[in-house]
Amino acid sequence: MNDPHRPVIYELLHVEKHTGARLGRIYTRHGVVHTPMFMPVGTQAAVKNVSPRDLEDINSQFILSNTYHLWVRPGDELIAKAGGLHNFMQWNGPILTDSGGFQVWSLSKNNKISEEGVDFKNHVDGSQMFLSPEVAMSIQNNLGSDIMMQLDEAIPYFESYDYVKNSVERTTRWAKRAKIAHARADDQALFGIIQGAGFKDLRKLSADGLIDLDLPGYAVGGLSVGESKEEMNRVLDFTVDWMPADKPRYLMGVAAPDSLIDSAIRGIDMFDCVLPTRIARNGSLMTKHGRIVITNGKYKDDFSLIDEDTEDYGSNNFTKAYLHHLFKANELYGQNIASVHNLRYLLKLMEEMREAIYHDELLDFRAQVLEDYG
Ligand code: PRF
Repeated sequence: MNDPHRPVIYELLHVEKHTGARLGRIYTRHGVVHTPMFMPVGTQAAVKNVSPRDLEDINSQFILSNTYHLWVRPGDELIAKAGGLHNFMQWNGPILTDSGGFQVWSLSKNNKISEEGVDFKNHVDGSQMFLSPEVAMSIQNNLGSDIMMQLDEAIPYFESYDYVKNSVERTTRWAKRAKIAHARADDQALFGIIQGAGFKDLRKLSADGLIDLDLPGYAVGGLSVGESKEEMNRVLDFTVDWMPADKPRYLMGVAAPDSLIDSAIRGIDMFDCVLPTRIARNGSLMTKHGRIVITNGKYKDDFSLIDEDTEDYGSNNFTKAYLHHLFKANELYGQNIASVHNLRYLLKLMEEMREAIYHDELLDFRAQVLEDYG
């Protein structure tokens, strides 16, 4: 499926019989991907401790990178000069870039938000910067990502109704400005981000305003930010129903195995999160039987393979005792083994989930994963 004017096309293949889970494909300028899918995060044009060749080996279909970080360093113009982000980092699969909205709030200091955009001091050299919907688009146009996110305001979950309403309305106005500022609509897809915290009518207001803009895809933002899992599911239950069925649906910042399944059940197609690579750096491994911490003394002389169920190179070649030693001795190779392992664990979970959707057995699959993972 190729259309010179549509950079991203979603094809729905099957809806699971007992749930709302969707098996589908997304066609991009850098290849076709199968959904539901998980995207490893490469914040600064690298997935931490993982090479593009590793990513290919473990069947990663997509990666995510960050507007905010690449703008601060090395600068989007330098990346444009390198031929765009794909060329710069030598990843030839599709790339999604987040807009910077979320990172400005979590990383920078002295944020000041106005109708125009966000004023802040960056976290690298403290210099004053200004991010607006237009600036976020111009940076992402320079990066050349396949999917770009609109600048949104990522708010704490438990803000007042009035604050959230104002914020949602502004985020919708920002989406309009982003669409107007988009210079490469033929080869980069702009996604809108539905906000509204836990307020049903504000989520609806947000969804309606963004859907009016007829964007090529939509994300649900502002979840997995400290609210309970039940609360996230409650919001997804109504929000996903309003999202267009012929476009990809992306839940931002989620990677817990049970949440991936529960959100896919509600009709989500795309996920990302730093969790697998972040916890890997502390020696936490995601396995079929739950998380293990490889630095634990009990692994000192455990000569069983790291994980027989997850077929990445490290897990099937090295022993737990070896990886334990690498972490204890601060040998950096250990971080590669653990990071690749956790990513493969999640990518495999998604592969199995797609298989379960195809066979209309997703609820059985969910029960099995929850029982095993604990
Ligand atoms: N907005 C943006 N990026 C995000 C989020 C959001 O709400 C989240 C929330 N889980 C993660 N990443 N722009």
